[in-house]
Amino acid sequence: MTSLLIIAVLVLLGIAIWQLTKIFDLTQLGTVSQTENSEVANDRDNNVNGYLMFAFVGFIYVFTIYSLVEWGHLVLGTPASEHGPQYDNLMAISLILIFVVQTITQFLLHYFSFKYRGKQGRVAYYFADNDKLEFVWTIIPVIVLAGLILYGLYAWTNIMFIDEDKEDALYVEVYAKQFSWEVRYAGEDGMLGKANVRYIEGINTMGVDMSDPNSQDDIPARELHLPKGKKVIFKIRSQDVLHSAYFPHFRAQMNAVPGMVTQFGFTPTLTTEEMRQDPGIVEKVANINNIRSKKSAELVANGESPLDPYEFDYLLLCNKICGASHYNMQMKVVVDEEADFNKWLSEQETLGKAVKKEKQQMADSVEATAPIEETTDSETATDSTMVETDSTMVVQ
Ligand SMILES: [Cu+2]
Repeated sequence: MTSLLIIAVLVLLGIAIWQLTKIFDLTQLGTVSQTENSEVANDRDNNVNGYLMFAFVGFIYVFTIYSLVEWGHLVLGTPASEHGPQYDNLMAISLILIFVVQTITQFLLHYFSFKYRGKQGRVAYYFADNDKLEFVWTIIPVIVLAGLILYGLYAWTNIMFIDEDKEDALYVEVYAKQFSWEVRYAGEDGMLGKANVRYIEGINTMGVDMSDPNSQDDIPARELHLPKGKKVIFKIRSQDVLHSAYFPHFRAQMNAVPGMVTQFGFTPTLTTEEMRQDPGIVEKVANINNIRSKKSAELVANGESPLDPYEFDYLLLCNKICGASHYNMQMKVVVDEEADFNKWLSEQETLGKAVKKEKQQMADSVEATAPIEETTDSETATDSTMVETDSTMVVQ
């Protein structure tokens, strides 16, 4: 890495010196005769640059068409949330507008550069101003951009607005940490218990405040299950650094910021099973499995075990580069019919029970290994001071 940097610095230094000598040559203009000076463009140079301008706009067009054909199928496909189509619509309108405007303006820019390229004896036409023309090229972008921004704002408030009093929603906490996700369901009371990183202890890995009555029925999980057709409100927290909770298929993303709770709400509209039937997904899965089977044949030939076939699953990904294993920070998301979801949730253990169980187990093991003699007074004293300075306790 260091040697790479040194090489880069040396190359840049070389370029700088070369440019400086060119500037020095330019300052010598007039002291040598014009014909000898290669720094002044002649008609041949102007022609070359004029045609290169044309070639460049051709390159832009060809590359744009190639990108659309080659990578166009890599877009996200069918949205799986209620607000998804609206989001996709905004994206499509913006892209089409940009595409049309850039195609026309780039052509004009390069065509005029070519047409009016330098020529010996040609003098530039002096053109002061034209109010009408300036008005037209100002007002058209203003109207188009204002329309786009207003529509964007409308879509944004529609997607982001959550009326917590009216909504019959499912509350789920999404907890980010290097490099995994954890989730917690609000339980029967529909309220998430308070939490703070200082309460993290043993099985309570999300730092839930167990003295809060709302915490007892909260349900932690290692897999995110969601009911189809019901609004889910995510309360997002981070334990360490900035992460971002990204649900590409649901068109949702929100930063996970240490020290604060952010939120995002959406309603899933397609179960995992339904999404697996989607033609776009079927094609993608077939393509991945095709690659995998080729790779497996290679592995088997080398005496290794083959790869498992891939099956589509929704994912929660981290979309902020948060450290070395960021690329692998993901969680499986399962969307079920509401009845199946409720059944799954009822089978999960509440945090209250899990913590109680852990305490019981610890007490049992302490009893089993405890020495028969009673502890001396001095030992008890040190124990109590240790509890007082325990950094996992929160001072009220
Ligand atoms: Cu992350």
